[in-house]
Amino acid sequence: MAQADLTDLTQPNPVVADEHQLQRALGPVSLVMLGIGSIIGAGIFVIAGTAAAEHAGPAVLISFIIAGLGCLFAGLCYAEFASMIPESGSAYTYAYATMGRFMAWFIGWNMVLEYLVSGSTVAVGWSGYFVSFLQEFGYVIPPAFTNAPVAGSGLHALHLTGAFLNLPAVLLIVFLTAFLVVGVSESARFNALMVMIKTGVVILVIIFGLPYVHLLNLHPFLPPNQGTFGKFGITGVLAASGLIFFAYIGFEAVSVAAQEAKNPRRDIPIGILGSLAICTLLYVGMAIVLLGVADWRTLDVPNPVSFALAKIERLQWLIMPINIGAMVGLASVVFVGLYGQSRIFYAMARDGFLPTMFAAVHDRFRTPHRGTIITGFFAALLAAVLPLDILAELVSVGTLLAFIAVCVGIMILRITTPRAKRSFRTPWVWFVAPAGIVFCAMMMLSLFFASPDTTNRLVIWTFVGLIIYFAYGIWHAAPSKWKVANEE
Ligand code: ALA
Repeated sequence: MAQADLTDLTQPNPVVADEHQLQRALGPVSLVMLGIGSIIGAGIFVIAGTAAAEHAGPAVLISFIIAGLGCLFAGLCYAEFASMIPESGSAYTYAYATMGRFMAWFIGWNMVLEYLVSGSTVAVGWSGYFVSFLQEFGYVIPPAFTNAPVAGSGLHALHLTGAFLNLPAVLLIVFLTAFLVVGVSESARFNALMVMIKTGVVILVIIFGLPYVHLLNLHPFLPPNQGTFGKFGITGVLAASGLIFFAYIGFEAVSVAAQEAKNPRRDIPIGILGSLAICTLLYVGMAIVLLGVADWRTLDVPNPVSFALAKIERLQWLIMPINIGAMVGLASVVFVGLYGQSRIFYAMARDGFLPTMFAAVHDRFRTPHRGTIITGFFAALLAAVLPLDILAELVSVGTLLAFIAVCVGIMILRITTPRAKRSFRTPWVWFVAPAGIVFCAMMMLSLFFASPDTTNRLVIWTFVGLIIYFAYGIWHAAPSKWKVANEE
């Protein structure tokens, strides 16, 4: 029987050969928790309301299903990759193994949007909840310290706001970065606590909200289109699916943890598909309650869930737990975003795309401490000063690109190495992978159509990435060391 291992794990890492390796501390439950920690956040607690009120009406339920299906197809491909290449880096590492150096950089660079920038974005959302939470108790932080100094919905509309920085968002990132530096086991325990709180709140909302659902609120289920793309009707459902996609982002963060999983080939697929399945069920339940207890036209508010349930006299006691659950939920998304980004930088530095300090592992904590601190620094900087609405849509577009790359990559591997050992095989791969590409491309296009500025921003982001690649990466990157053996 030939050696079944697909990746050359026996070779010392050229960059960190004399460093400690990351600690294998995560089992299947921790990995499912990591996925849920990363998934449930601003998407369901904030964006779902806007998507219903502005784009789809009650038919946002269909948008949830479209986005969920796209994620399921991509998730199945992620799971097969993770079972073959149990290494840090997720889609970046998979792209390097299958599509070469340039595509690896391109995908890795887009994943900065998926993790670091989304961490900053959600931290700013968290800050909003935190500030209003404190206000309920009579504590007011001056607005100059809770807002970004710059604002504006497009490059042409940038202006100064008079504020200094968003201090709560910065403090949250500093606090979470410190946790991540100290150790992955501690971080996993902390994450599990956050996940239990926010999942508990979601379950409470579903159980206590369902009896108050009025089917009349779901009429008309598909409000007619108002003449522009994305304003209700079928195109509204599509545009809403592009927005709702944000709510599902995060299950793939499980694959980032492959090098810290005890049994990655078995447990990473469990973590990806398990967290996706649990969150999809919770989302559908939560969306039915949200749309069923309030008029969808009123839901375009920063806190749609507590706003909707506040209308029910007998559920007033639930408002405070919902707000706490939302804050905890958003914090855990930021947490996994920072975690994922530091591991992707680790993998990219290991391959020579970035300076070696990103791959250095701390002697005692066994975490990539320098990369984690640098990640935290940039995330805090973005959250402190930038008008994040400019970058927020890029988070989804960058992630969709990574998903498409993974769906393409898995088909390439099926052709180039059909007999390689796969401890998880994507079922009906020749249907699932193309369907993943179609669904993700459809959501990307709907984002571009609904907000043309997104295209320009993606071009600028790609341009900056190319400059870094040609100034550094191309001169330093080693060939991919993932040799996928074509043997069972
Ligand atoms: N899925 C994450 C959220 O909803 C990014 O906040």
